[in-house]
Amino acid sequence: MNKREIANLLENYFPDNKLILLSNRQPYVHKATPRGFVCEMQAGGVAIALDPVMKMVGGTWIAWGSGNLDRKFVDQKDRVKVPPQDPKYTLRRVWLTEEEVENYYLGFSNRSLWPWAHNLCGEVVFRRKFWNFYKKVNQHFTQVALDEIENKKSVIWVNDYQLALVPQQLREKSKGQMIIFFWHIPWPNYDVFCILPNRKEFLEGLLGSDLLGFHTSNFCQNFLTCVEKELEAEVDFESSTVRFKDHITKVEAFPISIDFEYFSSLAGSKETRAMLVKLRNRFKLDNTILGLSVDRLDYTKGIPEKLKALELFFERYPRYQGKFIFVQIAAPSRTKIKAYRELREEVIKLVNQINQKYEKKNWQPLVFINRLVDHKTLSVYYRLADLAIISSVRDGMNLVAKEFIASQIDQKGILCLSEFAGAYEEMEHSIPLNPYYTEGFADAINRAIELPLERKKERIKKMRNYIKEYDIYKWTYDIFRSLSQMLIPKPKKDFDEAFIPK
Ligand code: GDG
Repeated sequence: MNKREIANLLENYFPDNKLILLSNRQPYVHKATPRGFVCEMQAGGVAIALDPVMKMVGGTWIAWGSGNLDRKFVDQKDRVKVPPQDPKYTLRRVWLTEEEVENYYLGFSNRSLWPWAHNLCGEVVFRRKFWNFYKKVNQHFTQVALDEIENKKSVIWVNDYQLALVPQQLREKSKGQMIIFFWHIPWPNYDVFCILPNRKEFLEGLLGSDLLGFHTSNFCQNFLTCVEKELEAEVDFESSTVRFKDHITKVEAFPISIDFEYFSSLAGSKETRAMLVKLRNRFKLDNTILGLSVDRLDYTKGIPEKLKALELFFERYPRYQGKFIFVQIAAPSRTKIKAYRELREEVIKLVNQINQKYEKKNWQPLVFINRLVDHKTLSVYYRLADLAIISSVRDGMNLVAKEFIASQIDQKGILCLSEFAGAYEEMEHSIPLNPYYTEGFADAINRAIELPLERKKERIKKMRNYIKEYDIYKWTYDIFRSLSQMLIPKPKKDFDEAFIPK
């Protein structure tokens, strides 16, 4: 996607508008480490996906200042220019108290909404205190956004499930702003939706936006059905719009993507090539196949399910014992939540168990890297892997699938992808897997490995071409284009004509 086209679109339709982006997670964190202070990006799809967008468009990104040195690097208005080495936009940090983090973030966001949206009802915890803090912190973000707007016309782009009430709060306090909301995780079906105690208020919060984006049309349909059944709103499935209290929200699918050129050229860089040799030697890859997974250590990513499938794979296909190594990179995530600590223990136990069972002289089947790995190293693994496994039990999109494909410049690898990841809708040339069905999963790994090289090349080439076209810039363009279409004057009375079709 040509970045100039996005700039033109913005200049034509939103010439005097300031772009304000909100998310819970910030793109850059300042923190103290034993090596001194660092400013780093964390593992997490939203920040990683939106940073290139903000670098291109400019504006202000409002997010929680979660790093232990974040306060030291901001000005009096809590702002800092980022990225630090080549500033392109402003990061405005929002401060949260310990009690707010406990209840809004670890509580309602990550113990209520996260498992709820991923259909994992057994993990869900609802507490009134979580909800009250959620509302309070959303209000706090809204206030900071209003402060940034300074009564100017703005496009406000709110991100993800932690900030669902912000669109409505903003609309009540400031008229005439264009509000986009992007929901980055799955939206559950109506039966699961109904377990959310404050579900009406929650929906009303989101319906404050003008444009509401999800990754897939399935999530859009789920959302529209929930609104239709829950609120006294006019829902038009054909135009995918909702009229609620005289405000119209367009609901649309925009499958998120990655910066293809960045990942592709990083994989081909001199530095990557030098590191490739080292890793090749370390894993003795001349006669060994390398399997790879990169995940936040999260129970939605299906890591134990994958390990069990790998155990069965070695049992069913013993010819791969001594010939296949699997590397699991698992960046620590939400470690203050018990379910995440328990998951880590379960994963370590399984890895040890499988390694003990199959280990031979000079060969260990599984390598578990439980830390945040820098992007350059990640790129080397992506390029080197013969097989990437994405085994999410449920996932909004899954960017790792796309990063792996973009980094496969030698076009020799293959992607095994869960049918329950949003990415599955687009990656039709991957090998599908069902993480709940261990035998089928083990067979899918075998099928992927045994696919002739020519067939692998054909598949990966098609997927590379697709992601090259539908990259993160095309995603951004599509969102702004959809928003711009709403600016075309529309007849007030006739709801059916309210939106100009694409
Ligand atoms: C949500 C949705 C949706 C991982 N480990 C390391 C590392 N990562 C990076 C990956 C990738 C990102 O983190 C993870 O992306 P996912 O898409 O798997 O996402 P979630 O964090 O669950 O994000 C998801 C996404 O939002 C975007 O809408 O796709 O469905 O759940 O970029 O590369 N990065 C580094 N070291 C690591 O060890 N540097």
